[in-house]
Amino acid sequence: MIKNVFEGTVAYSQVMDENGKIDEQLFPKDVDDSMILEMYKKMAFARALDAKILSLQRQGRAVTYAPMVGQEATQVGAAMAMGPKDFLVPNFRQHGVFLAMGFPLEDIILGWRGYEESQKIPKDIRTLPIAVPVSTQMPHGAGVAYAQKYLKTGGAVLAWVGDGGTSEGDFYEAINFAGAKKVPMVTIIENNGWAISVPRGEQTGAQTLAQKAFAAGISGMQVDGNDVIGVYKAVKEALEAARSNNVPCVIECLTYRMSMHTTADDPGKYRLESDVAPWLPRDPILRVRKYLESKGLWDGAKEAALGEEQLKRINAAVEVAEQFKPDPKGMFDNVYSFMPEILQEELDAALAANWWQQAKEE
Ligand SMILES: Cc1ncc(C[n+]2csc(CCOP(=O)(O)OP(=O)(O)O)c2C)c(N)n1
Ligand SMILES: [Mg+2]
Repeated sequence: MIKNVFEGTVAYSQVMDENGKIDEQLFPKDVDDSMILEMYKKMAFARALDAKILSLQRQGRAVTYAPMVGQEATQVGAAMAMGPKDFLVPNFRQHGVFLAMGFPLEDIILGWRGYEESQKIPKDIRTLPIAVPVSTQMPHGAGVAYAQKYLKTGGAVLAWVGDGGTSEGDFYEAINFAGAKKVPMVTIIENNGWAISVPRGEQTGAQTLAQKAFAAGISGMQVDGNDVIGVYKAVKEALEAARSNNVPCVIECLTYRMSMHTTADDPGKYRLESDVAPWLPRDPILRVRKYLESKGLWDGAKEAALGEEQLKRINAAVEVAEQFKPDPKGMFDNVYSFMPEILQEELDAALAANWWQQAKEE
């Protein structure tokens, strides 16, 4: 006897298409034109900041940078779906999420200038610090979600991972834990098509990344990651289910890394312009602009004024970040929860030699 014991399907959803046309049946009830305008401004701000930090790095005023241009809808849509008690567990490319959450602009810039002080997170911004080792944030996400459930905070976790990150053991361990313990963790897979030079197709034999959730006993879905309303809707519903019923889930957002992996990378070595070309008309900002223009809510003059105002804010934050002077003693803080003897000896030796006074003077 043979019978089918598991069936799984991955649904793909899109609310606003490339031309700014809305699927009325899917349109979320809590979204109106003023919110779409807000989404547009937040995405434009993320893009302006992205261009600025890239340019700072090219001038030697930032140490490195991981651009997020093209991925604004995934980041802003998901951030706007978060509730006040939800916690973000990011990797390293979520400055668009940080911005939309109200993370201080100068601290985002400070981070790309290489200062760990950028990760002293204000109490009202509910996020873990960035995690560069790929997927190591995922077990932390499952742990924070477990704590949310255990402490009955009423909040959920938005755990973030790249397409490449889903090939790591940490990803599977985290979603397995989420499924087994039924913790309120919504996992965003920001599928931007690349893990540095490795295209999505070479990372796994799985047809979708969302279906990886099934092995953990949780649901998985795909959404057009360049559709800010679609992402908002999917994440909002998933977070609500997580908060109210401890239902974890995985949402694969299909987007594209339009730029380089980081400023240390040259995508010209491994991908063709013809790979990128199909994604140009799918731009997440362009489609919202088309929608707003069709409704008479946006025009060239408004665009120019917005660009000017946002650049002013960014330039002011750059100025603040560039004036920052670190306290070298800070490197001894937060390494351990207590000060080990060996570190204390180094601190004493440095104090005796007065070397950070010298470092400060330099
Ligand atoms: C454990 C680990 N292995 C390798 C690296 C080097 N590395 C940094 S980012 C990256 C690719 C990540 O791809 P993805 O998860 O798709 O995220 P994306 O960079 O596309 O946002 C790699 C291999 C690392 N940081 N950590
Ligand atoms: Mg990727």
